[in-house]
Amino acid sequence: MATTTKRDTATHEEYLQLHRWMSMAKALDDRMHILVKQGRAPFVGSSRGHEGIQVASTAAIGPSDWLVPHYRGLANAIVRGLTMKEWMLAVFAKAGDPLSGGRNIPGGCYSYRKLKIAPVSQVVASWIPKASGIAYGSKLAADGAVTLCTFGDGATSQGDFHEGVNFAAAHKLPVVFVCENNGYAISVPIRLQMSNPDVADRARGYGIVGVTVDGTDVPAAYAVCKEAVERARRGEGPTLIDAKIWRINSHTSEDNQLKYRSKEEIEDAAEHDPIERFRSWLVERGWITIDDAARIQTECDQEASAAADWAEQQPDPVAEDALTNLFA
Ligand SMILES: Cc1ncc(C[n+]2csc(CCOP(=O)(O)OP(=O)(O)O)c2C)c(N)n1
Repeated sequence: MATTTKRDTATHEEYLQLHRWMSMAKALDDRMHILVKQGRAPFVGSSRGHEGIQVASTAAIGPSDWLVPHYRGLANAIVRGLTMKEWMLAVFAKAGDPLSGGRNIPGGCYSYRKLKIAPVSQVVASWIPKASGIAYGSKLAADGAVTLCTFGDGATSQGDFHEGVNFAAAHKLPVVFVCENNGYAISVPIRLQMSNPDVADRARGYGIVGVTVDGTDVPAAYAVCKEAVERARRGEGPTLIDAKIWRINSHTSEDNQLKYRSKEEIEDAAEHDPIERFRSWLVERGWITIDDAARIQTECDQEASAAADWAEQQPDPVAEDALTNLFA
């Protein structure tokens, strides 16, 4: 297990692109909270606090690679090319929703063939063996693709995590496992889930590389993910990355974190906002000004609001389609 603080893997332009993607994700997240409060959208599973590791990991793979994200992976999907309008079609469960045709809750499924995002179920961790299966397929086909698989710390307490990682390790599969470790599985804190909170330590048991990284530190997270993708591409097998992050909001809009987290802890989580941290880093380097960052966020907020207004007016699915593509 190694801890890393490596930086400067990307160019100035690439870092600015990562910043824009994070601003887009925040804009959509904030807009969804408003829509839920207004009774216009049903639900939000917030990705606030996760954006740094999500853009870092997804930017590290290429267009022919696969993404197998967890339900909180909005910024992952944005990096792959999901547009704000497409996301809002999913939020309003419209007929044109490219992710599930209006059949799933927002974030319940990011399945998108065009963007090479694999369909996953909301059964926590069930997508980890699937990611290994996709990577096994890539190995057999020798197509050079790497699979990026993301999940939370709670998912690592499931048997599927062990089966998926063990299989990938045994077969030296081209897959990168990223644990977005926010320290909670809904209301269950990590100390009640595992006696060693460093998920990357388990890599040793599988005979693979494990790395712990501060997932709110975008340049460091990007460097680690890039290295892991290159390792997979060279045929050297999987990497297990433990990205430490803070969950800023409640688990979902159905949850109230004040019931199990102190006010002080929630305030502390908000202080670990990866977007703010990355902005400060870009400002220190002179690559962006505080005004630029504010302008970009305002542009993204306006685009998210317009996308929501547009999507709400789009046609609903027709009743006759309700069972199409459903197996049971
Ligand atoms: C097998 C299974 N058990 C329980 C649930 C209910 N559930 C949905 S999300 C979640 C928490 C998962 O936590 P974690 O993996 O840490 O991800 P996070 O939501 O914190 O990002 C649980 C228990 C589920 N969907 N599937």
